Amino acid sequence: MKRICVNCGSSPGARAGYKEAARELALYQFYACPFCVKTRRAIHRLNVPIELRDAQNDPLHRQALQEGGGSIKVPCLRIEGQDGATWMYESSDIIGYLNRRFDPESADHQEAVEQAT
Ligand SMILES: N[C@@H](CCC(=O)N[C@@H](CS)C(=O)NCC(=O)O)C(=O)O
Repeated sequence: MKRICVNCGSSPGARAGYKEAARELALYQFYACPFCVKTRRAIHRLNVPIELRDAQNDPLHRQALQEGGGSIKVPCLRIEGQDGATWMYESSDIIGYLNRRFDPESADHQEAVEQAT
């Protein structure tokens, strides 16, 4: 039986669903913020094409962050879901969430794969 991850849609060893899953995500960030740097590094390591939105210089992204998330604090991950968007603050929470979804080596990810079979 083919094992498919409930979170990212990938089968173990494959990255097929990552691109699709990443479309639901956007990272609001500042270029020089150290917490954003840390989060961008994690995204780079996971090699997932998550859109980066400049909440410092782009007034539309800044306004969206204020209105959607509730405050101008970065990094903030916007997660599009079936019932609307969720806004996740705190770099460590964001990185943990991304690892669970996109790092096939992570224990949580493996657990999700098991549950999907
Ligand atoms: N504990 C937070 C710290 C985030 C943080 O302090 N970000 C700064 C930029 S480096 C910020 O958004 N400051 C604006 C504010 O707190 O209102 C994290 O790890 O994400």
